[in-house]
Amino acid sequence: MRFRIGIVMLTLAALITAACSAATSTTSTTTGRAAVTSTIAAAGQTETTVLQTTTSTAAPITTTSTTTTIAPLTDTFLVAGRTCMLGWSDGPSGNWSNDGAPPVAGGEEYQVVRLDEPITNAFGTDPQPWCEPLDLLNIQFDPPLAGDFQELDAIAVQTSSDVRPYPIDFLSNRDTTYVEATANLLAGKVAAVPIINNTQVIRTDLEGDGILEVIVAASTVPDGFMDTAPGAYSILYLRKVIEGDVQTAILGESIISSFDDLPQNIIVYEVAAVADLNGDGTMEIVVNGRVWEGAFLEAWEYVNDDLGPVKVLSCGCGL
Ligand SMILES: [Ca+2]
Ligand SMILES: [Ca+2]
Repeated sequence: MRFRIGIVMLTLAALITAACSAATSTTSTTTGRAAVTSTIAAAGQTETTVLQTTTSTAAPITTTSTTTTIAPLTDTFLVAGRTCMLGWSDGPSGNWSNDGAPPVAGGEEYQVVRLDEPITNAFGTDPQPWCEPLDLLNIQFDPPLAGDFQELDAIAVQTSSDVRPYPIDFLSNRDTTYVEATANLLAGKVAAVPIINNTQVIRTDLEGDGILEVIVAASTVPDGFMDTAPGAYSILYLRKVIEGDVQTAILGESIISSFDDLPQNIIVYEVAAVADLNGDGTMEIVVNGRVWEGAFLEAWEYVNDDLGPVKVLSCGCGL
C-alpha cells in the first residue's frame, strides 16, 4: 500500500510525523513521565563491532589476499520490528538512542520476542532504506519477522543476554478485576457507557522484585481498522503496586467521546512484546500502535516508582 499520509486525518498525520521524526532526528530519551491516573486501594490485590577486518598480503610474488570478517564481540542492543527500527542502547546503564548510524554491520544474530511465544533467533542485515519516501532505516531479517499489516510486530533484539528473565502470562480478557479497572479508567472519558472489551491482560514481573505487574489493553476496534463512532476507544495501561497501592499509568489512549471529536481516526494500542531490551534485568514494554494505513512502535522503560514508565524509543511508518 502506498504511503498516503496526505489523505489521512490530522491525528494520524501528527502521529506519524512525530513518530517518524523521532526515528530520524534526535534521541528520544526524555518523553516524560507517564500520567498516574488513579490510585486504588490494594487490599487483597494479587498483582501481588566490533567489525574486525584483517587483511594479510601474501608474499610479494603474488597478489593473493584474504579478508576475514569477525562477528561483533559485544551486544549492540539494537531493537527493530517489522514496522520500523526503534533504536538501540549503550547497554545496561547506557543511554537509549536512535540518532546517527545504527551500530550494526550485518550478519548479527538477534533474539526475536513476540508476547508469550518462544524466543527464536534471526540474522539481520546492515541498515537499509525503509519506509519510502521517508528517509528511514531498518534491518531485514532471516527468517523474516512475524507480523503483517494490522498484526502485532515481532521484536528483534541484538543481544545474547536474557531478553525474557521473567515469565509472561496472559489472564482471561474477562477477568473481572481488569474489566472493572478498564471501566473505571473510561468513566467520564467516554460519553456513553462504553462496551468494556479487554483485548490483552498480561501479567508479569517487570523487574523481578516478586510483585507482579499487569498490563491491560482494551479496545472497541479489535481489528485495528478505522472507527469513528462516538464511544470508540483504545486504551493501554500498566497497573503496578507501589507502597501497597495499585498505581495505574496510561501507555496509550485514543477515545472518541462524542460527535465533537469527529472526524478522528482511532489509534489502537496493544503490547507487541515485554522484553529486556538493554540487558539490565528489567523488562521494557514495547507498544505497537496501529492506525489507518500506518503503524508505530514505542519502547517504555519502567525507570523507578517516582518516574514510572518512560517512553525511551519510538518509530513509525505510514503504509
Ligand atoms: Ca514487579
Ligand atoms: Ca531493561
